[in-house]
Parts: sequence; C-alpha cells; structure tokens
Amino acid sequence: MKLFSFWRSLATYRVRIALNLKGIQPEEVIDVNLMKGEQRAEKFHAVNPMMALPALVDGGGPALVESLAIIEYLDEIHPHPPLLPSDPRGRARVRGLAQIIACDSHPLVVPRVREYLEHELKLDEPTRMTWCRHWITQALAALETHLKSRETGKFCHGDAVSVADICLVGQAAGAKFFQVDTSPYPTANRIVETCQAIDAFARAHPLRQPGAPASL
Ligand SMILES: N[C@@H](CCC(=O)N[C@@H](CS)C(=O)NCC(=O)O)C(=O)O
Repeated sequence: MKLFSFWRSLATYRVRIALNLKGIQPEEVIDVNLMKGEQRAEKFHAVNPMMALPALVDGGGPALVESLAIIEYLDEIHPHPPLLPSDPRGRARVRGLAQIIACDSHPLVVPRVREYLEHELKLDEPTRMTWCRHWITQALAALETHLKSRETGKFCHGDAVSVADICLVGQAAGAKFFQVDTSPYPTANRIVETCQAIDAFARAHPLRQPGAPASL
C-alpha cells in the first residue's frame, strides 16, 4: 500500500486513523506538500485528478480517492475492528455524522477554497478566517445536538469507535488550526478526548507526522 499524505491534511488524518485502527502500515507514505501547491503538480494530478489528498494505492491500478470511500474500503478488506455498526439504522446514523464533517464542513475550508477566496474574490485574511470558522462551527453545533441522542455512548455511536469518531477528531483538529472555540460543544469534546487517548488516534495526529511543526 502507498499513501499520499501531508501532515496538515485533515482528510488524510482520517485515513491514517483508520489504517492504525486496522493495524495496517502502508509500505510507502508519499509526501505531497499542500503548502507548496504540490497537489497541483502533473505528477500528482495523474494520481488524483481532483488534486486533493488523500490517495491510496493498494496493489496495482489507479489510486483510491476520497477519505470516506477509502475508509469504507479498508473496513471491507480488514473487517476487524469494524468502523461501522452492524445494523442499517446505526450505519446510516454514523455515516450521517461523518458526512456532516467530511461533506458539509471540511470541503469549505480546504486550501483550494481558501485560495479562491483570496485570489479570485480578493477576501482579506480576517474575512477568510471568519469564513472557515463559520463552517467549522456550524458543523460542530449540529453534531453537538446529534450527540445528545441516547444512541451516543462512550463514542459517537454507542461504545465502539466508528467512522463518525474518526471524522470528529479531524474536525476538532481543524477547529484548532482555525482557532475555533470548542467550549460550547462539551459532548463532542468529551468524545474527542476519549479518542485521543487511544494510540491509533494519537499516532495519526497531524503534529506527529513528518514535516509537521512542533506546535501550531
Ligand atoms: N472530500 C475529500 C477532501 C479532499 C481534500 O480536499 N483534501 C485536502 C487536504 S485535507 C486537499 O488535499 N486539498 C488540496 C487543495 O485544496 O488544493 C476527502 O474526504 O478525501
């Protein structure tokens, strides 16, 4: 397996957690520096035409793309521990929570969007930060409401780690990157803390990846 990665990429962080939980160690981790725009180089465009991380090559063939699709693939080829509940309703809830983050919030704060706001729409830095904080906060507020449900346990769904927890931990890291106050979301914070105490989550943290600064 070959993982295209960058320390700061939150979508890759999600895949790293899943790989660690499954006990899979990619043979190769290829750094694509998003801060230098390496995702737009011809070499990486050939890997993922969306010019976004992560991308995972398993064996031959074209790379797999989109973190949620990759995580479900890993879950199917290495079913233990499962990252989705066994019942259809539970799976729908977990996928819904994960997608609030991975589909409705995170895509609005990725480099290509921030760069478009800067270079095309000419928005200044504080305005761009307001944009990012808005979309991160909106998702956290919705999640906090969902997490008040009886279906929430030690983790987002019952007492087993799922893809919703993987996404939530990434969202919390994003909130830190963009200096969002997460104190209004105590349930989310409690679950994030519980996850971060698990080695598979801790080792996947952006600041523990090669090339990361010592702190933000
Ligand atoms: N929906 C995608 C998001 C992929 C994505 O936008 N990744 C970011 C890093 S977290 C990226 O590589 N962005 C490059 C860019 O925006 O130019 C996924 O979940 O994999």
